[in-house]
Amino acid sequence: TPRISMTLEHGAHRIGKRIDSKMSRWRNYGFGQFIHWGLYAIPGGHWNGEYYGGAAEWIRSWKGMPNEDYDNLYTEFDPVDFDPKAWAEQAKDMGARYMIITTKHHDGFCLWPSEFTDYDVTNAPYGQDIIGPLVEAYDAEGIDVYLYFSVMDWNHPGYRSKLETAEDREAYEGFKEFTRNQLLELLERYPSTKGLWFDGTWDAAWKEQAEFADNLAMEMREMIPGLIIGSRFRPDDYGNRHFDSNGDLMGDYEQGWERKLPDTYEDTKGNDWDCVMTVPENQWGYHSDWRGHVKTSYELIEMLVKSVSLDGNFVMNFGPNGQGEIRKEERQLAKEIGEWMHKNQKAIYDCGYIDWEKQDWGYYTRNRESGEVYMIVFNKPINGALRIKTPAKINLDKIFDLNGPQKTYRPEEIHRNEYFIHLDEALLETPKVIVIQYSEAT
Ligand code: FHN
Repeated sequence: TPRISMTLEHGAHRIGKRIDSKMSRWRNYGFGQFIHWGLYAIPGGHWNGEYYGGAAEWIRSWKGMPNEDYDNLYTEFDPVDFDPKAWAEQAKDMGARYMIITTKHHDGFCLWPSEFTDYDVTNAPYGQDIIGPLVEAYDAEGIDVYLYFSVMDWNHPGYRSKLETAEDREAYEGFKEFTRNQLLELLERYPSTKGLWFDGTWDAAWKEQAEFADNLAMEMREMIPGLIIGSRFRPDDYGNRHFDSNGDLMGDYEQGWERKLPDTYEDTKGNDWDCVMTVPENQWGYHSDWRGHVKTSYELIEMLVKSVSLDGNFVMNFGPNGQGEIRKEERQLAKEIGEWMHKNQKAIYDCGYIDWEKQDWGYYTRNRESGEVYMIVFNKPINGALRIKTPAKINLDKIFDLNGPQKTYRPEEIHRNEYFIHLDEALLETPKVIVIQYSEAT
């Protein structure tokens, strides 16, 4: 049936996925690292001896901390232990293929020397650019860098969440110009940037800026051809975000999966997408006292595998402390995930969705080039048999363990296009990868 769609000047400019090589590279990352770092790392979720239970990077919005105290934190920002090379090496060992760094979070403090505000690293005791050395260190490890940028800016005098008066509108024009200047400045300073990860774009004031945001996106893409921008940046003519008024995705991939994952391929609408995930329940910036559930490496690996099995990337967050150190819990997780990735990355990198019926033992992924299929097994059934159900006319040519002694499995046909393979191990100690080579019968 033909689509009935309304004419939008600033809606989606493309239907379906981007198919150029830069976007294929993005699609094939599988695994990324997010870093939330800024002034909020200094109080680390406490002020005047009191505990703040919200997300540490939001502490400024808490009545327990006067704004003025927060706004003066920059006079203490001196992360003497910051070692970009060590961060990049750790990310590499963990298996991350891209990294997203908060250049500016909602508080407005800039981790790069910005010509357009005094509220930046150069006016803090640290006095030096943070972003440049990070980009250099990650580039050197072959990890692509993306810049997180919050449009919402609690420090800029022209920032408004809504535009109610003529005065608001005038002030906001100044804020828009400032936003544009900062973004162009970032791309000019760090030309190896592969994309921008926008945030803080939910305000009513920003939702009125369809034309401005659209033009700015075009301008940025002219500066860095192929620049990747997700669905959180621009609203459409009617203020809709992510998906325009016709339901089409705006931007290069869907950015709606924050601390949650799709369950089925249908949930993803067949789009590219990323999932950004915290280690504790809801902490992005450094909080010295994590309470509640803290994810284990196997939970995070399962989320990574599930993301890739549904054609998405999984991005795990880190929140370094005020001295510039990555906390030991995160270092330990990075190590454990890295050990698994080291052996099993074949089932993650360059892999995506295959339309074989999902089974309870875990997830399938498929290498987009070779077509090889991977079973990533998290749950061993009591009878030890893993069910494989294929579409019609698929021959299972060879099934074998990715690791360990070259064990091959002979599929036992239990129905048409339905098989069991039998596991020997009593218990699975780590998520196990089994390779399936198949061909299509003619
Ligand atoms: O408010 C922020 C939050 O602090 C964090 O940066 C996350 C990361 O996706 N984004 C916002 C909430 O959507």
